[in-house]
Amino acid sequence: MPRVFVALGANLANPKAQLDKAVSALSTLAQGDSLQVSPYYCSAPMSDVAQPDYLNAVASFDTQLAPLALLDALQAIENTQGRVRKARWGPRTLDLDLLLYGDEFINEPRLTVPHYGMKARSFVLVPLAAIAPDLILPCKTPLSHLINENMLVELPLLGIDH
Ligand code: PH2
Ligand code: MG
Ligand code: MG
Repeated sequence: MPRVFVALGANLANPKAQLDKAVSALSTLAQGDSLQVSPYYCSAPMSDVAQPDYLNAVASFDTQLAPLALLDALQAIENTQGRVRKARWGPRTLDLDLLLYGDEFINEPRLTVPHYGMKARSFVLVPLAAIAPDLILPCKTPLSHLINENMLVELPLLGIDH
């Protein structure tokens, strides 16, 4: 059964409550008790649009869902939590991005895995490393090679216990 990694982000309507609710929804997709969740991190928005800071995290779990079925399930959770798709990179109540689906490369109209931006985003890499420090990406790059001191400084590591 593949292990999957999902990035969580929220910057509207009580972001901590949004992530807590999303984590509980993700637990229903996870096989057994396989769900792992990183601490929550506060991050400055990566955007040209002025908007509140984000709370970001990464979750990982084993699942029997096929990639597109998993994408549907993630989008259903986003929609349940009031996600309105307006501006690209605009503020949102909840964003769930499928980062990795096992070691697979997926290129479909609705789904690109690994997530195209993950290797450059500290708000993804740092939480990912918190739960999978020894992860090797499908492209064979060790995650640890992508993380640098700058990122750790740039991302105010307000790791919040949850
Ligand atoms: N998500 C975006 C755009 N910008 N910035 C931060 N800090 N965190 C995010 O999750 C994020 C973002 C698009 O999904
Ligand atoms: Mg996103
Ligand atoms: Mg998204």
